[in-house]
Amino acid sequence: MNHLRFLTPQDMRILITLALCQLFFVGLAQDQQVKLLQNIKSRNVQTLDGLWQVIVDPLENGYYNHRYQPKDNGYFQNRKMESPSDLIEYDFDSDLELMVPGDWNTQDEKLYYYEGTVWYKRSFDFKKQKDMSTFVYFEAVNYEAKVYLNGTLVGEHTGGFTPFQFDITDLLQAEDNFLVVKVDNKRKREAVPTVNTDWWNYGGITRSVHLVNVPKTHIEDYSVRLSSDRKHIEGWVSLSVKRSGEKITISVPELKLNEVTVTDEQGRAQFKVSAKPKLWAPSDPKLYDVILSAGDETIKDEIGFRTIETRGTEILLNGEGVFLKGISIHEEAPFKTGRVTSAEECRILLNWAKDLGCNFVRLAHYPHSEDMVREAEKMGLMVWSEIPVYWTILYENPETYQNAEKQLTTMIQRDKNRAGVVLWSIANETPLSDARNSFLGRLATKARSLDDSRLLTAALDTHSGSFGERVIDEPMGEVVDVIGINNYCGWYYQDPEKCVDVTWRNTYDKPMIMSEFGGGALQGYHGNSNERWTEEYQEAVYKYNIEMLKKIDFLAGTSPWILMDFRSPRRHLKKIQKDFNRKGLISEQGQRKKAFYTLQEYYK
Ligand code: GCB
Repeated sequence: MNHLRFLTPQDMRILITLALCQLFFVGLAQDQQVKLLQNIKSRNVQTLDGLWQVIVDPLENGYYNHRYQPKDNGYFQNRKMESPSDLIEYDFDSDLELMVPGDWNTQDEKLYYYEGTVWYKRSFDFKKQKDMSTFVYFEAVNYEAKVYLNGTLVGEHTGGFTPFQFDITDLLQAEDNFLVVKVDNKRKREAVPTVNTDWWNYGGITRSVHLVNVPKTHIEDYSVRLSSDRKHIEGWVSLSVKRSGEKITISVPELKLNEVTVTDEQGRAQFKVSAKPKLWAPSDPKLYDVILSAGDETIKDEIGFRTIETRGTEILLNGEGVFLKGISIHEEAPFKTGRVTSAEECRILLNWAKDLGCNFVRLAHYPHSEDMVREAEKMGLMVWSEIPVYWTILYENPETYQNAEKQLTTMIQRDKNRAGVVLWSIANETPLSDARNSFLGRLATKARSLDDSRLLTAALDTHSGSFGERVIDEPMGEVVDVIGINNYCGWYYQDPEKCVDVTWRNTYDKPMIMSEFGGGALQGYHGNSNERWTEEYQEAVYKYNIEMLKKIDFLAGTSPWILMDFRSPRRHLKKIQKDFNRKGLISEQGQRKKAFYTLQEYYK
C-alpha cells in the first residue's frame, strides 16, 4: 500500500522539514569530527614559513562585489594583467610582505590596531610522488581562514588557536602553485572568544604552515598512554582508510616492547601490553621514543607515561599527592612582543617559570602552540590547557556552542599524547546562568568522552560569601574535577594587607587551584607598598595573598596572573600601561619585578 496517498500537504511539509533537520544535524555532527594528522613534525614535511605577499583589504573587496555578493574572480585567483588594457586592481607582487608565522600587528606599524581581512599569498613548486597524499597543515590562523590553492577553495576554518588541514593532493601542480589565504580577525559577538577580551587580538597566520606528505594509507591518529592501574601501556592507532587486516606495529625500544596488531574494519587497532615504564614527573620528565609503523610509514614520537587523578581535595600524580606550583602564561613573545613564533621563545618563557620554582604552567586563555606544550613537557612542567570560552560569550547560541566544542575537540585531539598536559580547562570567569551551566556541562561531557585520562577544570569566580569569607559553591564545581578560582584580593577589591584575614570555604570535596591572583606594577617604578603600580605594591599583593593561601587546606595549586606583561587593548593608562596589562612578574623586556622573588620564595 502506498502510504503517501494518505499524507496531506501539511504532513508532507512536516516530513520534509524533519528530513532537512536531520540532514542539518548529520552535517553538524560530521563537521565536529575533526580530522587532524597527529605529530606532523615526524612526517615528511615541506615548510611554507617565510615571507608571504599580502594585501590588506578592510572592505573585503577581494571577496565581495559592489552588491556585497561573493565574487568568482576574487583575489584568490591571483590574476595578472595580460595585456596593457587589462583592468586588474590588485597585485600581490607589488604589495606588502609579512612573515609567517607571525601576527601582522607587530610587523607593520599601520597594522597595530588593524582588525579585518588580509589576503596572504605564497607560491611554491612541488615534486609529486606516486601514491602519496599531501595536506596543507596550518598550526593556527587568527581568526577565520579561507584557503585557496591555484584559485580553488580547499576549505575554511574558524578559531584562532587550533590547527587544521586540507587534502590538496589533486590540486597540486609541479610548478608555480599559489596558495592564497583570506585571513579575517574581525571580532564577532557570537565568536569564541567574543568581542571582549583582556588580550590583543593579534591577526594573521600566527603559527607555522606545512605541506605534509604521507602515503595514501597512512597513520592518521593514535593514542599511547599508561593505563590507570599503571601496569600497562595502552592505546589505539587509526589509519586513513577504513580497512581491516592492516598490520600495525607499536614499539618502545627502551622498554623492549614490540607489539604487532591488526586493524578492524574501521581501520583502527587497539592494544594493551604489560609494561613498567619509568613514570613522567616534574622531577624526572622521562619521555620514551615510541615508534609506530603501518605499511610504508613509520613515525616516531616521544611519549611520557603518568597518571593524574584526584582523591578528595588532593591531586595525585602517579598515585602521590602533588602541589601544583604554577604561573599563568599568555602566548606572547619575550623581548620582541607580539605572538610567540618559535620553540626558542617558548623555552625562554618556560625557563623563567622554572626559575620561579614552578612545576606547572597555566597556558591561558586559548590552546598554545604544540611547541609550547612539548617544550613544557620536556622541562617537567605540568600543563593546564584551555579554550577561549572567556567571560560573556553567547551561551544561548547553538553555533557558538558548536564552535567551542570544535576548539575543545581539536585541542584534545592534538595534545592527547602529551603526558605533561594534566588539566583541560573549559572556561574562564563565566557568568552564572542556566544557559552557561548547560553549555559548560555539555563541553565537560564532550571532553570526558574524548579523554578520560586527565582532569577537567575551569577558572571560576566566587559568587557568594563576603569579603571576609569567600564561599566556593558555583554550580560548575559539581561538573569539574578541579576547581579553578580567580580572585584578586588586594587589587580589584580590598587593601593588600587585609587579604591575610580572608578565609575560604569549599562546599565541594574537590581540590582547588587558585588559578589567578596578582596585581600590576611597572617594572622599575618604586615607592610605598600602598602606591599602585609600584613594584612594592605588587610585592605586597603577593605577600599577603600567599599568607591567605597557606591557610586553605583544600588548596592543590596556584597559577598567579601572570608571568610576563602582555598587550591588552583594555589598558589605557598611558604613563604606566601603554597598552600592556602590567600584572607580569617580569616586564615584556625580560626584567624581573620584586614580586617575582616573593613567589619564588613561596615555591621554595
Ligand atoms: C582576569 C582574567 C584575565 C585578565 C585578568 C586581569 O580575571 O581572567 O584574562 O587579564 O583578570 O588582569 O584583570
